[in-house]
Amino acid sequence: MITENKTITDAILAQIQKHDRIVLCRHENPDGDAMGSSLALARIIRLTWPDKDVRVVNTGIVPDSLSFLEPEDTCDVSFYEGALVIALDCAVLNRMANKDYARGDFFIKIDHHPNVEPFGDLCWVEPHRGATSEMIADLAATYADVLKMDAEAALELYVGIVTDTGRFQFGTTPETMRICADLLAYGFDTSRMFANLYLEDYEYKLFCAQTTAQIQRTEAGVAWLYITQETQEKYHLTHEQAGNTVLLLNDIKGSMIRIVFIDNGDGTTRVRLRSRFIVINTMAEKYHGGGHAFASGATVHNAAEMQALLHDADKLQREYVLAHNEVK
Ligand SMILES: [Mn+2]
Repeated sequence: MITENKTITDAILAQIQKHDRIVLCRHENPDGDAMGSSLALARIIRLTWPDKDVRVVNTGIVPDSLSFLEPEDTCDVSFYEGALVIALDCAVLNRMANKDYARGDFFIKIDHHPNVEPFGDLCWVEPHRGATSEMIADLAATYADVLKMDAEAALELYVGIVTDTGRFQFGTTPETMRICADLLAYGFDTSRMFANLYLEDYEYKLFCAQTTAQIQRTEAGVAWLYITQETQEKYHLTHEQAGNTVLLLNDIKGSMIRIVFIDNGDGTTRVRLRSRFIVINTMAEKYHGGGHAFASGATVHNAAEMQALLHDADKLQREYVLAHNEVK
């Protein structure tokens, strides 16, 4: 285990052992890591202690690309009495997809985002990790004499790591690869996994082609797109698909910062920010958001705020270009 937090993980394990009812939750609008880490931890606990009642409880819709994973559970509020609640991959409480998280007896945070909002009776946060799923895989390996794993749990953790690292482009350490090697040894079907995660509908491909033609760039080279409500309706875009348009901007030379504005239809605009080399989460925080150094989210409330954000991004990229000879 590369964690320096063995005292905390010992305490987490003790809490899991102690509680008969456990609720696992994650952030809203789930991605592969939020789903993978929570489903896998639930599975590991059930395999290890079949008598414990473990539920993965969240509200909201699971995206199609993740519907091949195990289904989540439900429970009524009485379930929380005396229960342990564990939040996975959720940096801040207002993004929790389970609004009943505070009803339990004991509350634990497990996450790999910068710890801008420590919460819970126990808080295990390691921002150097590529994914929360990597932390759970490491937990299972470290306590292998106690915790049981199987191929399905390994698949769920692998999904979390593959998706959060952008297929091993970001946040991938030697430890990430060692952990993944151990997960692959369980022998799950990676072809089926990749087909579920990354194949796209024909209609969405057409949307991508037309949207690519609308990419704009600021003076310093920041690439950006604005996705209107009409476009989202015309192409029946899911929340996830609309957000993924930021990927269309990924591979443009000289556009280190990429931004997609997505009209929420309620006067606010969701912003997804990506970057190579330039730290952008401080800028995201200025616009009601935050996140990782090179992948953040924000919200703007009017055209002026959108222009201000673009201006700030342009300035950041300009400063970077001036300080570096090689621009990629
Ligand atoms: Mn994550």
